Amino acid sequence: MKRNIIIEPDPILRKTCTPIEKVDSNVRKLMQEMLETMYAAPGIGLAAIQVGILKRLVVIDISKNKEKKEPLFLINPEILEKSENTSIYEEGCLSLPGQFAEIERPAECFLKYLDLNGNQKKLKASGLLSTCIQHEVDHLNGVLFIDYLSKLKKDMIIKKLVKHKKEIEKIIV
Ligand code: GNR
Ligand code: NI
Repeated sequence: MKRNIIIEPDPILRKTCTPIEKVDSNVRKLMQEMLETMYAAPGIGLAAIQVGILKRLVVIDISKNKEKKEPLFLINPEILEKSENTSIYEEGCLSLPGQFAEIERPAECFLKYLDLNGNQKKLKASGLLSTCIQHEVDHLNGVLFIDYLSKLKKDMIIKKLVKHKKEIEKIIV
């Protein structure tokens, strides 16, 4: 089942998510639904908070090839180390439709997480994957990429999104 993605501004997106205590079939089912929602959007990452569930769950797939999907399921991801060197990517966010900005972040990160079987895993990420992981872990802590922009740019984007949400309301009501 595809889920609805929450659009900024919404107080839910500013909450802090809580860790998963047990990786069970409910968690696995939810993550499959998150993956379906992400592919349909389409996007390369999705945190559970974006579909209104305040748990530390992330799905990612940065593969370009639509035939060969390479989903990554991150449960309770924790970044242990970040590199000194940085990289800049143009970021988008499914909760900020139509909005993009260049964001500088540590180029590499090293993280631990639980996989779908509840096994501890470690991963060293670089390039777009590293940026995407950091973007998703930010979501788990109520942080959006616009928080790294000047107040002026951030306010402009929020203003556009308020307008966008009012347009959507008109269509639905
Ligand atoms: O689809 C997405 N693209 C993207 C591009 C650059 C950096 C991060 C991302 S994640 C984003 C999907 C999303 O909102 N994940 O939370
Ligand atoms: Ni996002």
